Amino acid sequence: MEAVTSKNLQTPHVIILPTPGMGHLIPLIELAKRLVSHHGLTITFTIPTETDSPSKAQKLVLDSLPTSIDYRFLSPVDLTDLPSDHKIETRISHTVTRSLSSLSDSFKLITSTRRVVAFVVDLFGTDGFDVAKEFNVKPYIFFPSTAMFLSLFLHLPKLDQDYTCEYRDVQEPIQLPGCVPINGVDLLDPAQDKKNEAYKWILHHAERYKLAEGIMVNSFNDLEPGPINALKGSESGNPPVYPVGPLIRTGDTDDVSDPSGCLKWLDDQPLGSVLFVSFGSGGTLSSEQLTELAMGLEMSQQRFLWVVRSPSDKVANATYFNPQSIKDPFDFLPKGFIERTKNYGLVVPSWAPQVQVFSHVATGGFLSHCGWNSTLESVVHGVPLIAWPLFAEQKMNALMLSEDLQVALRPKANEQGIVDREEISKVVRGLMQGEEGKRLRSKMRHLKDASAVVLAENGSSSKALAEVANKMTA
Ligand code: UPG
Repeated sequence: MEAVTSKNLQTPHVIILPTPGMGHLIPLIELAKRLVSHHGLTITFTIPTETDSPSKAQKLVLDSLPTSIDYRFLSPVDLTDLPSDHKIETRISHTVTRSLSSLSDSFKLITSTRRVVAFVVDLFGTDGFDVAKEFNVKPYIFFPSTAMFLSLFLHLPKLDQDYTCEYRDVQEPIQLPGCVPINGVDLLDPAQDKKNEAYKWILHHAERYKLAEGIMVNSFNDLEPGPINALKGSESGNPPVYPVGPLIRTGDTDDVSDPSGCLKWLDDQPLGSVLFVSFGSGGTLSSEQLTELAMGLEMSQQRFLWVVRSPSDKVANATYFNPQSIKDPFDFLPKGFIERTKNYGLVVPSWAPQVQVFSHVATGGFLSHCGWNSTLESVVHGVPLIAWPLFAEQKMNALMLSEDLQVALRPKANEQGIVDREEISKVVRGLMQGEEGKRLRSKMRHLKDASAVVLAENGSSSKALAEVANKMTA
């Protein structure tokens, strides 16, 4: 147990609970680093888990934490009783509720040696608030996605009352204050079936958002002026919203793990010539779609770096809880593909040092599932996208990127729901070679510049985070 020192008892300490998923852990770590380096706080991560040992991807990011940030895994939970067809939001939420007694033990331990001033959870962690309350610690939310998605969460209880049918059957687009209108079918995955337990969970969390002292959102004014202004306006009953983004990992660490040698490969490619293809930490394609993507990349004759995973014909997020493919993903590629494309393409299995890939001058485009961390990484490095949403809120993100911000091209699926090789080749060439690609690139450059300004000393996101830190320590 940690010693009770007067320094520990004076320094304000924050407990953070990341819910399962690299897309949640990574930005929360960036938030923690900033709270430590800019605002003098100390941090402990309490990590719910269902396994005895962390995944390879988790280990990579946790091993790079500065010593001022501590972490402990909560006792592993048993989820074997969940129905086999449950959705990820259900699994995530059960992992948290079944970790509460272990979280309470951790609070007891940490509060005995530390002055704990705040408890921060991400979008699915609101059940942890009950433990924080027991210990008299103020709860906050860090929302690791867009302000538009946050707006949907905050309006969900009302939308649920207004529309008794499924959202996909609503005739007119759903209009959230300050946001592009969204068709019901484009709302996040768990809102597509109100009878499914996953919908009940998101509604449950949405209703608890008002218990937070404040909500930090990983976005910034220039990226989402409409939704952010609406959220900061006089919305009745909502906690204050603080746009603190873009909080992303930086590529400046020396010990980069690059077992596939993709950074070295990039060194040999011309400036801005490579399309990076990756579906985040959890995205998977069907076998047929994987083949079409391979053939489309080959037809395009453009340079590419592709993080490939074994296909899943059941769900699009098969590796969400552990990004490592179990089978060799190369076995699923079309015969001879690697050989035929070896002069202009590199395929790496399961995981790549993504931020370093973006930081490399050879990277000029990004075919992405539109997970928000990946999107922000693309924005900060000024790289335009091909938007290929798979699950969660990614269709909403794709809509915003292609129609509102106009920094992404959106390939069209055929009647069977497959994006075929001709379409893939067309959009890839359009982004990497065409006039449209140039327009997108120039818009992205403006956003890149703006993203640096908001995080500078007097930038809007720095000020917003300072406001939260002051509130936490007051
Ligand atoms: N990453 C790597 N190497 C890889 C793949 C991913 O470093 O080979 C990193 C990537 O740089 C990013 C993170 O992993 O920082 C992935 O995050 P994200 O792009 O947001 O995707 P998901 O992991 O799919 O994120 C989940 C949801 C997504 C949501 C996000 C934040 O799927 O829809 O926007 O969480 O809530």
